Amino acid sequence: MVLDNLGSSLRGSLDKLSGKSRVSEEDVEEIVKEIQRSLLQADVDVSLVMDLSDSIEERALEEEPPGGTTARDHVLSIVYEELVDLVGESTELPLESQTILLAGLQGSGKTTTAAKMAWWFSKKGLRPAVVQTDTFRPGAYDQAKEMASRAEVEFYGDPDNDDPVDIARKGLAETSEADVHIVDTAGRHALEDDLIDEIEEIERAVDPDRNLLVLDAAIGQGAKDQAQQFDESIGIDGVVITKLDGTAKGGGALTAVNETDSSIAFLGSGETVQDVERFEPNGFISRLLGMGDLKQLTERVERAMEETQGEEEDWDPEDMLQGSFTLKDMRHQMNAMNKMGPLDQVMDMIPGMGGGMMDELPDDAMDVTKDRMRSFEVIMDSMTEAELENPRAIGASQVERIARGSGTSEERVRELLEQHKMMAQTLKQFQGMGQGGDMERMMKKMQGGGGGGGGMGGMGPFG
Ligand SMILES: Nc1nc2c(ncn2[C@@H]2O[C@H](COP(=O)(O)OP(=O)(O)OP(=O)(O)O)[C@@H](O)[C@H]2O)c(=O)[nH]1
Ligand SMILES: [Mg+2]
Repeated sequence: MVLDNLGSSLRGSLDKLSGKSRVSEEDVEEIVKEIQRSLLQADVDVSLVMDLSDSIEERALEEEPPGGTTARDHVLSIVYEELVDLVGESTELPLESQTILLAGLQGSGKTTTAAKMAWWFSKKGLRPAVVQTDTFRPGAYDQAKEMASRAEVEFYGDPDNDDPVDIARKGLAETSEADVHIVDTAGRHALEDDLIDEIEEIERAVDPDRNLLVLDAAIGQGAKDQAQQFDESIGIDGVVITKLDGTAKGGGALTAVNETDSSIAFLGSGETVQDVERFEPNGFISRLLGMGDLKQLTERVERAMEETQGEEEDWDPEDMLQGSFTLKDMRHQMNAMNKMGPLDQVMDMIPGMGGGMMDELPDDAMDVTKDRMRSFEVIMDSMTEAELENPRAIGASQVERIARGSGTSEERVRELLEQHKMMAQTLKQFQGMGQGGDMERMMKKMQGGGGGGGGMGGMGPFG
């Protein structure tokens, strides 16, 4: 992940500020060095790094911390703001009919991204179609078709046609009922004239609303030239950075974005169509700094909840929002958690849990979690309707009966009840936070919550 080490090293230096009400020049210097080191290691352009560290240094020393703010929070918020500024806004992407052209070098992830974006748009209620114009790489048609079917979206391609421009034109016509057209193009191993000519012709034929450049996070300083050339030929409106799940550093891509004055539209972090997220500067930086990304997390939770909805007829979200969190709600949440995707990705979004904490867990920790969830399911099946609705009223004799009925232990049943209580408390906290995503308040809340479980301590056993 980009700047992966920044979060932990920075937190280390920031922690030294704890308890101080003023920062000294040495403090700031140390923090700035830490930031420079991480950014340079991540392949971010030197001049960019210098600009950033200058402004952090200047602001940290000159600006008065607002009343009641500790030195640590003050510096943290400056670093946060400057980093958000560095990565820039997210590429504008209205949820409406549009044509998007994908460009990029060979293997950068265009075809995968086309399917991912189509999936993403379909989840937003639009009707996307992928048009595959790659006649260069053998197998491109099959790959794109397969990915589109996994994303459950329309697809057009023609393995017997070797004219990409003709395919593009026909593709748009054949899929005219779709709202969002995503046009995938061929890549070459380097920027060659024929690649540029081809993409220029396709762009004239499809007249896209946006051109997105797909960049592999592993690309280093070369990203800058690439971005500039594509920008000159077709104009780049935004960038998709792929393979952020790998060891790649992403700083080159970040630099390219900055150099061409474009912005980031999507981040790709895996090989399946769901491994995509819209770029959100605030969330992205919060995550980097180990502050968690509540907004992304909420989105995933909502999506998973929606998907789970149809499966449980007796579950009513209204009840949960009214403040009575029952075991049925908990079961629903557990199912939803299962659907949220790879737990380590989810964990990175939880405040206090990101920054490689998962790496420190023993490998079988996740299995224990799954086992535990399964046994919770079995236990709930042995409960009466009244018990599910009002778990607080479950007494010792009932615990005994439920344990026997489910073939588990009383201890397990109590664990489940304990878990339910924690989740109910967490939910209350969340309600207290409001829906607004007010970063400052959220940050305060997280810091108040201490380390370990952070603001979502109740989710502990799930991770
Ligand atoms: N781990 C990981 N792999 C990815 C990601 N995006 C793409 N890939 C993989 O990278 C390889 C190349 O991806 P493609 O989508 O085929 O790239 P492309 O730009 O279409 O390649 P060409 O059509 O040959 O130019 C494939 O094996 C993908 O599965 C990602 O976000 N994470
Ligand atoms: Mg491709």
